[in-house]
Amino acid sequence: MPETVIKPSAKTKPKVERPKLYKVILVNDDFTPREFVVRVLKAEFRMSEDQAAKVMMTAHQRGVCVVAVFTHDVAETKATRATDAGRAKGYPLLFTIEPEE
Ligand code: TYC
Repeated sequence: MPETVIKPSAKTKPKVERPKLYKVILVNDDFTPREFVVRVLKAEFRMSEDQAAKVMMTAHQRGVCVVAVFTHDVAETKATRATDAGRAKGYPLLFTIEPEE
């Protein structure tokens, strides 16, 4: 008697999509004190003094600097909180988010 071959009824598509990632970008301005930018980077992005100073100086010299990469929710929350920390002191400090390629 021939062997019974069971054909899979449906193809199981492996669905392991990665969440889209977003860069948090620090934007330079002429008014926010350097030390304040460093303080916000340390507090909101858990950076060391050295890392924060480097990121701050890169934005200061080039206009912008990528701070870190997160899922959309986290990137948006951190960028908003960091921007609000500047606003609370009357500074125009700005963090934006941008999709990662
Ligand atoms: N340019 C500011 C100053 O000279 C410092 C600064 C750096 C502000 C980076 C914002 O994203 C920034 N006081």
